[in-house]
Amino acid sequence: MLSIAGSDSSAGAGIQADLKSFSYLQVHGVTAVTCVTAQNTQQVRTIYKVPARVIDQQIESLFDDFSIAAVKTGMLYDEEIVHVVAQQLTNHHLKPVVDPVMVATSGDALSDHSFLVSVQKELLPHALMVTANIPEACSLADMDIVTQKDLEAAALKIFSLGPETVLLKGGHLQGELVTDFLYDGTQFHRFTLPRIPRKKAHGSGCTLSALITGLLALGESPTTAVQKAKSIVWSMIQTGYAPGKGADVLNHSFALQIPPLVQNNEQFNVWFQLKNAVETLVSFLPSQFIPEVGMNFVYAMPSATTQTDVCGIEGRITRCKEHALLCGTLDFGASKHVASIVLAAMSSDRTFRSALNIRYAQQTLQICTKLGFTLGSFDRRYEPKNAPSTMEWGTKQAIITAGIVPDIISDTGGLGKEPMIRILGKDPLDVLAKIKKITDASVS
Ligand code: PXL
Repeated sequence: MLSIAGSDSSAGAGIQADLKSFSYLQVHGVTAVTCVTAQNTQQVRTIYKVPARVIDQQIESLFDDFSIAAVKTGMLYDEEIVHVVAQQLTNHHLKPVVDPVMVATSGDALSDHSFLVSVQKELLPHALMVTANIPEACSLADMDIVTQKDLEAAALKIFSLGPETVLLKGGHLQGELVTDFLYDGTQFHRFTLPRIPRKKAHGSGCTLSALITGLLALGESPTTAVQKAKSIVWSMIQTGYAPGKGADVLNHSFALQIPPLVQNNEQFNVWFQLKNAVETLVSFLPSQFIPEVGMNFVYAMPSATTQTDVCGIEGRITRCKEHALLCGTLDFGASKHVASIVLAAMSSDRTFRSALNIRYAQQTLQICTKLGFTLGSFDRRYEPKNAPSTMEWGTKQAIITAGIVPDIISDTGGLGKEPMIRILGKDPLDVLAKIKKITDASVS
């Protein structure tokens, strides 16, 4: 992967963000620095242009040694730099992802008057994709953008300049949801995620285009690359931090929980609520509550009928010394056992949409009784041979014995089957409140 871009001394954006994004994807990144900026999280103080022949030499030396899978361009500042870069890329038959950087998040200019026309004429005709925010799209398309219709019109105008695909980012429009538009010459694809309130995330544009470039190089289609890159950037902004006195930067850690590719906002909310609850759970859960087989925690869509409608942990919560450790990611269809319990519970009462499993102990069941929880149980010995799934049958048995969907469903196991307690609730916070009461009562 090659990034041709400016250096951001505060390391939130520019070439530094690109390298962190390539590392995130576990692809090797190389760089050609076009400008050195002196900036911090509050302002861009100086821009120092790297001489054109030095930019040329950087690119040339990389092409002489590496087989470059994909290229992205960021801050190119002016016509002279655009020209050198366009020449090199045409000579080497490489089509770049172009991030037409013109202005920094802080409002400082990152290009001069000659940049716009040269990028339109020299770079966009050879681009694989151009990734523009609204101010950049206004300049490239030479029009005002106020509505989503304007954004679509701008995408068509920019497409006519020659790139294979146009991604316009709707973040500057109002609304709780942010929609980006990808135009591929035949249709518009829309990508919507909730706006992250109050975060002015420096480097999100660079990171998004670098991730798209990396994902394209890894063989994803433009639509999937954009969809995945957006999910990753969303999590990076959500867990961003303020390293200085000004803007937040993104968290490029590889250990992020990334939203799955969801169909609608409801699905996103199910994932998000579960993710927050899982993170809280592992922060306090003593390891003695974790079963040998590990733990799952699930949350179903209101209309859930199958396991793919239930979000759970692809992996488990396991023990690490005296702590709980989340191993894996959250996704729909990731859980079998605990998802079956919730689906069976929902067939009696649709409001019971969340559950988790904990280690079996008589003492825990006594505490549950003392806390006033309703208890149900089943005995695997009585499971009919033709039962479709033990969990479904067992849950239904427990509901019959309790008379309602109980807070707790236990069973004492069987040959090769660990005994288990499950905690059921309306949503992840409800389940979390119950397990917290149980763990608090166990230590006191
Ligand atoms: O986010 C755009 C950008 C790109 N490149 C460099 C930057 C910035 C924003 O500050 O500094 C070098």
